[in-house]
Amino acid sequence: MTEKVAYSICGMCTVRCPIKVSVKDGQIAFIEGNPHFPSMKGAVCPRGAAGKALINDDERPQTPLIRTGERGEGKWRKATWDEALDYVADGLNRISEEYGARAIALTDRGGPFRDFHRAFLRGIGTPNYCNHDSSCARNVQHSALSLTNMGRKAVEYDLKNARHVVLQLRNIFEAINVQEVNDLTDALEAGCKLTVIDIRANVSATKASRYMQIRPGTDYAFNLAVINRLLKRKLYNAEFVRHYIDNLGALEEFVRPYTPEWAEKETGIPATDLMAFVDELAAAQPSVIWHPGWMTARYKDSFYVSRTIYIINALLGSYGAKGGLPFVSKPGDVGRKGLKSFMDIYPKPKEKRADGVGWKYPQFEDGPGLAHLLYKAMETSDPYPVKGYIAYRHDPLMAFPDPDHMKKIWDKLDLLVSVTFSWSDTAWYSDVVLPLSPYLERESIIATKNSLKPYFFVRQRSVEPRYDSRADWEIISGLAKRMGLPELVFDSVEELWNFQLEGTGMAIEDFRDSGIVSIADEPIYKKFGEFKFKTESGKMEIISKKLESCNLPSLKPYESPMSPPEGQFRLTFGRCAVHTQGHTVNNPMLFEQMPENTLWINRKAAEKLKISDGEYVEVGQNGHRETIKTKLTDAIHPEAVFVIHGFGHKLPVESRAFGKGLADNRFMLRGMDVWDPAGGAVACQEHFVSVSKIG
Ligand SMILES: Nc1nc2c(c(=O)[nH]1)N[C@H]1C(S)=C(S)[C@@H](COP(=O)(O)OP(=O)(O)OC[C@H]3O[C@@H](n4cnc5c(=O)[nH]c(N)nc54)[C@H](O)[C@@H]3O)O[C@H]1N2
Ligand SMILES: Nc1nc2c(c(=O)[nH]1)N[C@H]1C(S)=C(S)[C@@H](COP(=O)(O)OP(=O)(O)OC[C@H]3O[C@@H](n4cnc5c(=O)[nH]c(N)nc54)[C@H](O)[C@@H]3O)O[C@H]1N2
Ligand code: SF4
Ligand SMILES: [Mo]
Repeated sequence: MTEKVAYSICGMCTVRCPIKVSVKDGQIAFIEGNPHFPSMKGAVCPRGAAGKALINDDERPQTPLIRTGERGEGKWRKATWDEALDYVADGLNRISEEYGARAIALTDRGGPFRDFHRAFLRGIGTPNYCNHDSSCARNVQHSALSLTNMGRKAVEYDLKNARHVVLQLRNIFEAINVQEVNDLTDALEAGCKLTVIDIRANVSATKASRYMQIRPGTDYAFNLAVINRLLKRKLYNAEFVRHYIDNLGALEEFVRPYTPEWAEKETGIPATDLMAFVDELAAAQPSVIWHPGWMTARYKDSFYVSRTIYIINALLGSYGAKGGLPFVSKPGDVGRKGLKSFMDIYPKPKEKRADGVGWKYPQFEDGPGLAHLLYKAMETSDPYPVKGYIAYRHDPLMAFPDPDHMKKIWDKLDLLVSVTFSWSDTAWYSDVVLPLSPYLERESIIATKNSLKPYFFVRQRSVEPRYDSRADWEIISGLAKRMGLPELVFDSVEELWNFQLEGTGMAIEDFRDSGIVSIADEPIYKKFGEFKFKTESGKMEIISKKLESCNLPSLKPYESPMSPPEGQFRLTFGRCAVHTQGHTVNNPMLFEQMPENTLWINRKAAEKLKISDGEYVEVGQNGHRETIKTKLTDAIHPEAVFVIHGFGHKLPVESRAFGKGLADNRFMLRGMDVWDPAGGAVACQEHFVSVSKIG
């Protein structure tokens, strides 16, 4: 019997927890949390435990495939890697010759392993890289930038040491990051208070010391009233405010009309509850974390909701504080050299981005762009044609509103390529499918974790690929070889890792025993007075020059969201602990735990429609209808219905997931056109549906 241990990185969701994989006779024996990370407590979440089921599943692309029928018809021919890579490289070269390299675009899932494929895009000369974030956390990122000129990841959530945590539009106990769950659990046991503000009682609410059910889409009203109260009663941290907040006067003036009593009418939350909550919060400062949200591509004012949250954290002095939002350190901050970057091999392309970010829309960060505006450019050829598209670990047909509209846009493409480890609607609609080895079967480039205690980490290959799939670096190297980019051609992963480690004083052997190399001995808390925000004044700037110069308000007056007409509901969505987005529904192990989603609907509202619990009902919008089983509950606001995102698969190659549950994004007609010019993200919860008995 042969036995080995591989320190690796989970790939079942974007959190990428550090794991330890035990392998016996070339098979996965056990997956656990990497013991070098105390906060993992040796655990992985249910999805992390299902990695073995993923690699053993034969219902995933097993060889490169080239389309032979119409797009989406499902007729393929198996190809060798040489054939498939030649096909893609020839297609991209042809597009480049006819329209210029800028006509090639790639979108991905974001995250720490992007340097290599982004370098490929620079190498071929296109500026058109986007990540998926305009369907996820872009509003949070832009709100952080608009106040501090620092991104959302410049601070950490020091949950373990917190004394009061507020979750609003954030469900830590189901939308899981293992270390966060463990840290918050420890804090709760040590007496930390947990407040949950949500439209429904989720699992986090069941652990909360205070749960407030809010009318969907009125969070901004609630938060403005919290600021009003903090300022009026002078409950804020005066020293922090004096030192670190610019233009408090404008804020004070702005929130004056937004009293707790006013907010009650909007949100349904009693003013007395809001005031009691604010008192509790103030008592716990500065060890307070009001989470700014994660999946905030929801409302047209979600950007402003996140802004108010960051402002409240600052008023309570939680920036930099232990148990609050301490600043992360980068390698440079601890006197270490960072990894050598592949992107630095090439200059940044001078072309304007097709999505308009950085020139038409100077208010947005240009690195990851805005994918929905890239699709708009594909549709209109404005500012120029985009004809070649690689969906790289991205399933926009599931992740963006209105997939039928998206398909029409993609029909204008000359080449559509999908790089993926599972089937997805996007892969099924592609011209070429390049099968990526699942995370347990591949290595990834070395990456940096900026944190209180920064480190470098690497994903090591646990087992050999079962099918004819490849690692990211092999796929990109293969394309680079065919497209005249010899700098990105590597014959072995060690060669590629050595490139990254050059000048750092480290060798790949240093990662072997734990998967990481720490570059600080202890967590580093930057102290009050020592740190500065990256704005001109060094303070959090309530009035953003950038926003104002784009004619966008820094302090936007509240607008009440429409209530749905009689018999209709606002369609809302979120996560559950056992699935990741749309790509685990067909995983044999996870499917068994939850084969379909249900429609949460308020009991009284359902009874008015004569709908009972567990009954299959029809959900409709503009003639589109799907059926789903109901879950009647008093624990959801009557204006909303709620589903777990990611269901409603219709691909014959996914026998388990096929036809189970409902796909929320098909009820967001023309939804890519509904987005916020200040925050940048699409607003997926600005849609109503009807619910009725079948027949
Ligand atoms: N198990 C699991 N974990 C995951 C993921 C996964 O797919 N599965 N995905 C990861 C990713 S990519 C992300 S972005 C994060 C997402 O993490 P979160 O954003 O925390 O997760 P969600 O469940 O999408 O949404 C959080 C809550 O918002 C609530 N909500 C909806 N509308 C409103 C409203 O108008 N007001 C208020 N106050 N609340 C509202 C929902 O009821 C839900 O409980 O999770 C990550 N972790
Ligand atoms: N209607 C609606 N739309 C949403 C959401 C919603 O709740 N409702 N959620 C939004 C959010 S928060 C996000 S983050 C996006 C997510 O949507 P996407 O960014 O598309 O991400 P995934 O569905 O996780 O993965 C996309 C594809 O990449 C493949 N894949 C290949 N390799 C990997 C890998 O190493 N890791 C992972 N994770 N996948 C890989 C997966 O099999 C899958 O087919 O969708 C957003 N869109
Ligand atoms: S949260 Fe779960 S699925 Fe996501 S990376 Fe961690 S263990 Fe894997
Ligand atoms: Mo996300």
